[in-house]
Amino acid sequence: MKNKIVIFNPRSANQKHRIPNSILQVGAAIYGKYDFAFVDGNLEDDPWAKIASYFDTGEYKYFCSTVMPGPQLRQAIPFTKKVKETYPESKTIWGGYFASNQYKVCIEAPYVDYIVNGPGDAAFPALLDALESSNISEIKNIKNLIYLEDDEIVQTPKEALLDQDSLPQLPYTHLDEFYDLNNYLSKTFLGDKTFSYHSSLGCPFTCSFCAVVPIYNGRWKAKSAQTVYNDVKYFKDHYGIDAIEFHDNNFFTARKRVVEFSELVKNEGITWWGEGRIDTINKYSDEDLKLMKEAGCKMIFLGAETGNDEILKQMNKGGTQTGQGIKDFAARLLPIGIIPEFSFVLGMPAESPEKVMAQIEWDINFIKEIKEINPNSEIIIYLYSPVATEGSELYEQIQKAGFSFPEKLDDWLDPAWENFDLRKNPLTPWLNAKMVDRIMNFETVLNGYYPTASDFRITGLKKSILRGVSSFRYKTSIYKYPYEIKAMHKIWKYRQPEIQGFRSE
Ligand code: B12
Repeated sequence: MKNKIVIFNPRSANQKHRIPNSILQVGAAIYGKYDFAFVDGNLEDDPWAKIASYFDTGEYKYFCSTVMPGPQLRQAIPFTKKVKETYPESKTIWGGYFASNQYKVCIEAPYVDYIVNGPGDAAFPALLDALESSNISEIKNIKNLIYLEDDEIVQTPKEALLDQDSLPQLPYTHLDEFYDLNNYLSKTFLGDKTFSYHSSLGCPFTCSFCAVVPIYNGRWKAKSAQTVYNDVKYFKDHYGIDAIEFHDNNFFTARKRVVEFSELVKNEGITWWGEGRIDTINKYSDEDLKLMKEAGCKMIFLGAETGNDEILKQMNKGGTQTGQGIKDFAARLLPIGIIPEFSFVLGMPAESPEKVMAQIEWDINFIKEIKEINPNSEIIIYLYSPVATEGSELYEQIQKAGFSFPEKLDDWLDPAWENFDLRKNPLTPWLNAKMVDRIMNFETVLNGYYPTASDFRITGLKKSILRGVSSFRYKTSIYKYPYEIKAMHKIWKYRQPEIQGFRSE
């Protein structure tokens, strides 16, 4: 019967070795019910040949791709198009952050038939059931879907977040039939065999710069500490993992869960990393933080964004985060020994170019202050790249300033938009080249003066040389043309975590 499915993970930037949780979770939703093959663009030299080899059997009907912004589009767009052209009877389904946030351009592209908008755990099997039973009229009753009807975009209501513990186990063994799971357990600065795990969905905050907000609208649901621990233990016992990256948007939302997980995992010899909010974790007691450290928590990724309280408001950061709070937390973590990894968003819009530039200088100085307070802090710098947080004041402000997204899906393949996705060149009208250069050059000098602790290639003597060479620039704020630092980074293959994602490889 011709109803088999290809579930595709397009190649992402330099990230061969990460368990593709998005497609695994989508696969879990139909495991045992539909026959499907995983194709991982990160592990295929010629993913199209693989996809075609399935469709050429005549047994496959559905091409389903997860789509993040940026480099994944380079495979998602042309392959989906090619599937539709080569196998006209096929149906194509997209899901993931790009598909949900940029749904208009996606669904208007003639080669994308359906979008699963947000979680696909219930929507995906329900959509397949409806299509298979030819009961097309049923589709409008399925939540979390976007499709075209008579050229009009139909967006069905959002479903409440499901109880995460009741979701089916991820089909790791099924993935292993296509790609040896050991491929995904890589050496990182956390450990020799690093596992990536996603233990909660969404985020309880509604920051207006964040792509998670339009999908989850301030909702968050998590697996219990015990469930997370059971999965970790399974991978430790069966695959020998010694480290974990928690890919949750907000791993630390529920203190109780984190403490319970720390208690459970503390004797397992596992090192771990996760993302959280400064104000949330600053409410944890010193005992909690010490327990986390003892339980293997090595580094926490924290959205500092800026130390300017006015801009934090403009970003709708919410909670109780302030510039002072960021400093306090940096100081607090120093004796505990957990490394704070602060991410900053520079280049927010303002009334005049002078004000934009003044804020950039302000942020640069704030970052330097943080490094003084806690030299172990890691700093990640992003340029502000708008997301369509419709209804937010910030989104209105940027539209007024002349910013708009591409109108055709293919336009996203333009390298300039790819850089936008990587938050390195945001095409935002209020930033000029001088401002972007100032930020980028500062970043180069900062990375020279304080090479990231997570790059295990730059240690010892190399580190001292880099620091020495960058010292004059760092101290005098003369960042222009830092070619000598760039050359050294190039020779030693410095890894830039904000581009490569997370703290590994
Ligand atoms: C892991 C990850 C990566 C990995 C990718 C590993 C891989 N897949 O091979 C790496 C490190 C490479 C990466 C890189 C980048 N990432 Co990334 N990444 C994530 C992260 C942390 C987890 C994704 C994940 O596994 N989620 C778990 C699964 C279960 O959730 P999910 O993807 O939402 O899937 C559910 C639904 O969306 C839906 N669904 C998803 N796919 C599909 C497909 C089908 C067919 C269906 C039906 C449903 C469906 O159903 C799933 C189950 O309910 C997310 C943030 C997050 N916590 O989700 C950011 C995130 C997706 N990344 C983001 C970005 C910006 C990037 C980068 C572009 C830039 C950067 N500087 O990090 C780069 C480049 C990406 C690229 N295209 O190459 C942003 C997207 C922002 C946006 N504007 O949309 C996010 C949201 C982080 C953030 N908060 O800003 N990333």
